[in-house]
Amino acid sequence: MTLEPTEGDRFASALLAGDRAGALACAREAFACGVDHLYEDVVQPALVRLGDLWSCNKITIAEQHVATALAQSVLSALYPEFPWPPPGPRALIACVAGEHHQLGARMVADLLTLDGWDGVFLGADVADDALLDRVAQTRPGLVVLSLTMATSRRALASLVARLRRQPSSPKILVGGSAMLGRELSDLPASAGAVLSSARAAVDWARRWKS
Ligand code: B12
Repeated sequence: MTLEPTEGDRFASALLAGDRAGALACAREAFACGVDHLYEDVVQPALVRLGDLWSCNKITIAEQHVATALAQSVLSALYPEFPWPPPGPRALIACVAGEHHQLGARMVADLLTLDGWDGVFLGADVADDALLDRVAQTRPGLVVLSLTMATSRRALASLVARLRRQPSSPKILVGGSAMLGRELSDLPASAGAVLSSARAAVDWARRWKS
């Protein structure tokens, strides 16, 4: 018995072949079922597949770079078609210092924005002081931190503690693959949460959106 390739498999194959038109067609087809479907059921598994191929030496790091860049370019091409609502309360989304994996954080930023937040994505490798300055200046209701590398967890507790001391008391949400199965034991549910998926981020944040 042969299994049909999933949408994620097809997207990954198009990325690896450098087939921009094929990748865009695949992404557009998935987008018809929602941006969350495109992101979490197609792009995310496709990139995990690329990582698996790299870690067992089936593709080079250069091929992985090219495929990731193509994925980002395809998503950007669809941006004008996303149903962006008017911006609501502000949310800051950042990858913590040293963290260069930014695609997942950008997905969280986009899905929050599509759910009515004014999502401001600060990008990869945001230094703690830069993030805290931005929080002090713009007083977001929500601060989202994304971590992929296990090493990114090292300085997390001190950053969360500093964020908690901000006079604007933003809600704090921490997630990304480095946080799978983890908890911040000192993070009370009333102040924030640790979650793994972008969809879960949107659901959790909804209660603070007023
Ligand atoms: C692309 C990629 C890169 C690119 C990133 C480019 C970019 N612009 O983002 C580059 C080339 C920079 C890179 C570099 C490295 N990488 Co890399 N990379 C990947 C790869 C293939 C895909 C990552 C990705 O985009 N995934 C897709 C996104 C959508 O998924 P995601 O990030 O998990 O996000 C989802 C959820 O986690 C969630 N989410 C994300 N953030 C948040 C936040 C909150 C609050 C919530 C609720 C949810 C949430 O929502 C997203 C949607 O579902 C992974 C493979 C993998 N298994 O993920 C390896 C991987 C992450 N990389 C790895 C490694 C080892 C490295 C390097 C050390 C390699 C090296 N020697 O250079 C460096 C480290 C760089 C650094 N300091 O950060 C390892 C990490 C091992 C570990 N767990 O510690 C992986 C797993 C590869 C592997 N199989 O070993 N990488």
